[in-house]
Amino acid sequence: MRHVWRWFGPKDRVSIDDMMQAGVQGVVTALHHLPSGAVWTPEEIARRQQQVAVMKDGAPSGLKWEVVESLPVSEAIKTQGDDWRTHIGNWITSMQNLKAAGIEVICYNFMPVLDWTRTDLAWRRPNGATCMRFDFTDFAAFDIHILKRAGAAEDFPEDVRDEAARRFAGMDEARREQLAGNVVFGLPGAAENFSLQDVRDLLESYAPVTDEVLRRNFHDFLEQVAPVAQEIGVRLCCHPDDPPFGLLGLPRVMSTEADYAERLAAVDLPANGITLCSGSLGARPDNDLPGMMERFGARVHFLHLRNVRRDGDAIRGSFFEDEHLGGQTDMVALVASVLREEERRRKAGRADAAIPMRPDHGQDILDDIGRGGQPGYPAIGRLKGLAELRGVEAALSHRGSA
Ligand code: DNO
Repeated sequence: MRHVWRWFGPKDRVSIDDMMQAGVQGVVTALHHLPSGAVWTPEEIARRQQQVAVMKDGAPSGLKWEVVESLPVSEAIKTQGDDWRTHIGNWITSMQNLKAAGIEVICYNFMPVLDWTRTDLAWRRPNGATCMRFDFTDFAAFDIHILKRAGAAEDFPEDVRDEAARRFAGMDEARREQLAGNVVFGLPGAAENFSLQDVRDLLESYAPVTDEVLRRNFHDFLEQVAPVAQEIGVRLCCHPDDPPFGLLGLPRVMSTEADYAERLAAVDLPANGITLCSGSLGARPDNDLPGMMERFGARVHFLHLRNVRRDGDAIRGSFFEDEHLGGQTDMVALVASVLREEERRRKAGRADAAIPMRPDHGQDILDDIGRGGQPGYPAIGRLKGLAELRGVEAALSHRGSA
């Protein structure tokens, strides 16, 4: 695996120096300051590359921008609203500009309205660490009582609805605001920061977009971008829905193994690949991560390794972000499956035999607490995750091992 790490640019409190000391080999970043739909110009790309290349004292870092996460797919593309054709044209131009700058792996997602969603950004663990959590009942309280979405109540089982009403009644104003903020005001990496009213307006624009329409729009997008990617040597990788089940009555088309299979078959080119995110997919009990790696391996262009622990076995339910080796995904089996794929690639002479992997998210531990880093992206928590994953990799690939 190629050990890469996400960086949010100069405002990120976790620096390039921190990354180097953590043992990172390459950088994952994006031009977060540009609005979705806009062209990423050669100048803007070069500026970010220069920022990645230096340490605080100006010494060369030796690190390069290796993976883009994410090149945002605008709402216009997803709904085929005004400007969608221009936005796809811009997306292709950005992809060409990235390739010209030497960047070949581009992650994106096709989640309507909200990028990833959590209800708690600093949920306390018994040892004093904090982590992110998605609480289904709190989410219901938000949807029904804060956003007040029409039809929201019918979207939840009765027991969840009742408990959500009780919880909402017991929340003070500060917690209500915090919950709304956590859900809609944009987690790191999200293309936009929304207000509650923006969300209501966007939900309205999705009224005619069923799962089937979103799938069709997704395929229209792939049919235009993937052949160009193939021709110029760029590997596209779609990130799964996070969480991988329906929210806010919106369509969801990248949550399961069947979804992945359909999207890959829609444009059957190596460039049309996937991001295998064990954390997002692992929030559903019916996603078999090591098996998915085995079956889709050849088209996995990017790995996000992290672990979650679910409260129960419902498809739509609560979970928290556990330690990298601590959640319910069998991480050792998953890494073993990755190493088998890399070996197949090496034998086939593929240039992309080492798959970029980022230790995704991490718990806030030690000096992370109070550092004010990006939620989910602490320095020490991720360093620990990376170190554990490297340990698993080293043990599994040791020549003397079983
Ligand atoms: C959630 C996060 C997201 C993700 C983007 C990819 O799991 O990692 O920011 O990176 O949705 O497009």
